[in-house]
Amino acid sequence: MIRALIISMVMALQAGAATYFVNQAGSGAADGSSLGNAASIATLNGHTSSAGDIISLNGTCTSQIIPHDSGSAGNVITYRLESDFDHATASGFTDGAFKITSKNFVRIDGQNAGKIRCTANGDGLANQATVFGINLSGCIGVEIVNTLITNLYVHVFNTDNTTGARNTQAITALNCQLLTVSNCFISHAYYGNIWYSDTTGVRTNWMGFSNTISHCSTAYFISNSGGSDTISNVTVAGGWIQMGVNWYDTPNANHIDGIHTATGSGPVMTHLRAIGTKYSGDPSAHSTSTIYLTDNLNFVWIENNYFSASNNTSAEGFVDFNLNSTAPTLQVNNNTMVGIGTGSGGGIGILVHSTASTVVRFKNNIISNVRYGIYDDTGNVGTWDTDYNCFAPIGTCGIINASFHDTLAEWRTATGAESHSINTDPSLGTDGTIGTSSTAKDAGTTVATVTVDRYGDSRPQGSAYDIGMDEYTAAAPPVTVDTYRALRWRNLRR
Ligand SMILES: [Ca+2]
Ligand SMILES: [Ca+2]
Repeated sequence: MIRALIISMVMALQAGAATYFVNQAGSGAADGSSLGNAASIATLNGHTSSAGDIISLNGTCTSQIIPHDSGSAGNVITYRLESDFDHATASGFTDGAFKITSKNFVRIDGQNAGKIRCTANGDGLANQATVFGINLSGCIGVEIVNTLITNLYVHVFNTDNTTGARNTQAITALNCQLLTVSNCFISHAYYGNIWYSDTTGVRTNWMGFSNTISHCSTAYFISNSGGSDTISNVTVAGGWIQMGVNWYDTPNANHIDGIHTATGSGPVMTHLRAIGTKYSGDPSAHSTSTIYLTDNLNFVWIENNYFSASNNTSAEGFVDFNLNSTAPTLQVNNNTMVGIGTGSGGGIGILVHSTASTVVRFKNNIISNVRYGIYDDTGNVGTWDTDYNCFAPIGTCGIINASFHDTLAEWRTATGAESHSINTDPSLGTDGTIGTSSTAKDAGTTVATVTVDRYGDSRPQGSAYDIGMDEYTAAAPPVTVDTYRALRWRNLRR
């Protein structure tokens, strides 16, 4: 009886929805009613879908897919990439394997098996052709989930310069809102994600959750350049960004970042959250930063991240604020930053370059094994609301406009802050977590926006917040770092 009731409820919910089967090799006359009667891509591109419909994509595909219709809020049209779906072409499409223009509430679900790739785009100048994986323009409510996008361009260090590779982009989203990219694997493209705006309009809720991104020059490039445009509510949470090896074989000023935001001098980006992500890898010395946030920003939270350099560290810090705006609210809380040494070349924890007086709020951060802890290179930090940080081991605790303050005591005098910060080694594990005897345990302060740690453990445990991205619990962390991407946003939300 109950089972029948549930079935009838499900059927009611799906009333009107249809599954449309598609295969590259489908007959032009097929109606898509079954896999054996699958429609071709060309037929699909002219097919009218309704909200709630599922497009089942099967087999190897070499044609561009152009969604024809919009779904509705809560009733999306789903493009379901079945386990054998492989969008594989030699050099890809200059405007996207999926090209979605002014369509709303469309979902692409790779089901952790379906993929989009180029087969000929190996290393070499000839393979720097413009190619997009998924190309969105003017869309609302598009979700891209569980999808593998790879090999748009495979760069190998020091065999070719990569000026032309900039237009190899896994996910491009122009003038969109309510964009979600989650649980995707993205590799081998200049940009993993490039989300941007070039005209004035509503740009809000751009979200990347639990994505694994590697071998890209920049994992997320987020920008606006149109008129008085404002982008609001940008979130990158969870997942793992492995910094790409130097894409510029002649070192220059081009960016190689994990997250890079840019607004130009007019537009503003506000409410930006970078939370709970692991950043690792070898940025080959002239990565600009692991997180590089530039121009007109306000309300920024960088929390619960684990930054771990390997052979080299970011040239301008794990976190770099490069600001034109006046007195933005910047918060960097409960991060763990581990560099490659306290001597020359050991890297910078947090760098602030501001053209106007600004306020910084840095609490509960571990800045370990780096050359410089905090670097205010213009001297424009007007208020140091910084405390409960751990600087150890450290080369120089902080710098203000070329004045070096090597020890924590000197740094306290220079800033008038950091009275509860510590300089004893937190004894981090190889995964950046802390043990029961760590000096970081119970040495932090309550931060209202940080209610869990990177693993979802609630804060505080014991007598107080721990410093760093891990709140110690007697039990092992619920997941290992490498499987962290499986954690969903619900575990990270504040
Ligand atoms: Ca604690
Ligand atoms: Ca924990």
